[in-house]
Amino acid sequence: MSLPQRDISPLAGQLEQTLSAGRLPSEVSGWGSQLLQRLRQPVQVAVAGSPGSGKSALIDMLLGRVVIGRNGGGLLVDVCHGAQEMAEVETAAGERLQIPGLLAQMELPQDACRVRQILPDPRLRWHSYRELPLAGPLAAQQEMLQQAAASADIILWCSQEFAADEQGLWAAVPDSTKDHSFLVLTMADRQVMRGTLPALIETLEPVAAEEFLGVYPVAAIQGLTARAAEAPQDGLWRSSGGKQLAEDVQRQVDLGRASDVDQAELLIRQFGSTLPAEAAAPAVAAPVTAPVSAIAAAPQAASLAVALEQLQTGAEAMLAEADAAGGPQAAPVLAQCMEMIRNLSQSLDEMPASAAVEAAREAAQDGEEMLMLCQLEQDEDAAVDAVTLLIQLKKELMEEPPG
Ligand SMILES: Nc1nc2c(ncn2[C@@H]2O[C@H](COP(=O)(O)OP(=O)(O)OP(=O)(O)O)[C@@H](O)[C@H]2O)c(=O)[nH]1
Ligand SMILES: [Mg+2]
Repeated sequence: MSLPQRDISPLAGQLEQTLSAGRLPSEVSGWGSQLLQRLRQPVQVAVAGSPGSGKSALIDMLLGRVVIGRNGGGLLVDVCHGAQEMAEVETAAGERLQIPGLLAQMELPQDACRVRQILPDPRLRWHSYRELPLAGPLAAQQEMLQQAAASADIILWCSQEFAADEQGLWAAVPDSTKDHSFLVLTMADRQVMRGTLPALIETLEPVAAEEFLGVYPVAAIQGLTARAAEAPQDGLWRSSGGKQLAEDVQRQVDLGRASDVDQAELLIRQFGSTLPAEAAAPAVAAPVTAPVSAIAAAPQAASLAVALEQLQTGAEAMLAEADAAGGPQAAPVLAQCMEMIRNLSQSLDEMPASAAVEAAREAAQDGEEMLMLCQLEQDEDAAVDAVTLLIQLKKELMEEPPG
């Protein structure tokens, strides 16, 4: 996906202008400010787990080089974008030191308690990493995890077996975070050697299906070796499990960004002046005209094109209505979203069977199920989620039109 490469600062600037000009009604200004904050900072990927669970090795693998190494064990480490390769170190005495180079190679003060490693790696503009060690009394670990869940967009939970005590800790994480998190079975090479990996995955898969996006066995040392080699070793990168994890994390980063961009565009279109040209072109203008007419060229698909158009225009109309009614009314917005998605399902049911139609039906059905969940909440957030979901669904179907 090309989205991460896209410069979204004009869009953020436009949203900021809309906010500071006081154009957003009070009911949505909180949403707008949060959105602006998210657009202005990289997606945060937290790598959490107990001491020695393989967090640093995993981050180094994802970065493709030894940045943390074995240094800074037990410390909270952020890896972020910046011009110079250096670390900012906080000590227990309250000092802040700047040390040039990489954490893996530097001597840390004995009372270091927090490190911010800065790297001129352009990928870190879009997502940063945080190593989050979970140790000490259970209550302290729970507290740290709650805080992490509040600030992180994605959590990679590192564990060799995700035993009952860890499952208990994870259970308290909000579902909204679980929906963007991965269970990483670290040091998978050792499990492979012992022949215990298949049974472990089989045991954990039902838990992971409920609690995470999935279970990912990863041999980080091998993964890093594959990436750091002079000639890239694709086979080893794949078999280490690193490739799959890296791609799926990237996908989550992209999806999160796409959803924020969609919401910002909706707000600006509704309440701001004009969209910045670059933002409007790829994400909004193009799909509405070109692919719809392409689908409509096939007569049996005409009703689908209409349904897809309705998803977009309906979503925008809902925001307008919400504004006129003096604030978003969750119940009517949700009911309308539900009706639109049912219309879409109906159009798909009327189309001749094909793999693409079947995939679209499944997507619509998933959407319907998620909307049911949104309805349980019946608040402003749920209404926003529902509208975002419709737009996302429309985009997905536009990218791979059925029929
Ligand atoms: N065989 C094998 N060893 C690994 C792997 N990942 C990490 N290790 C080793 O396990 C030990 C702990 O790994 P770290 O990455 O430092 O673990 P951590 O969770 O960052 O540890 P703390 O920061 O001290 O909590 C190190 O000796 C690593 O070399 C792996 O995939 N395979
Ligand atoms: Mg570590």
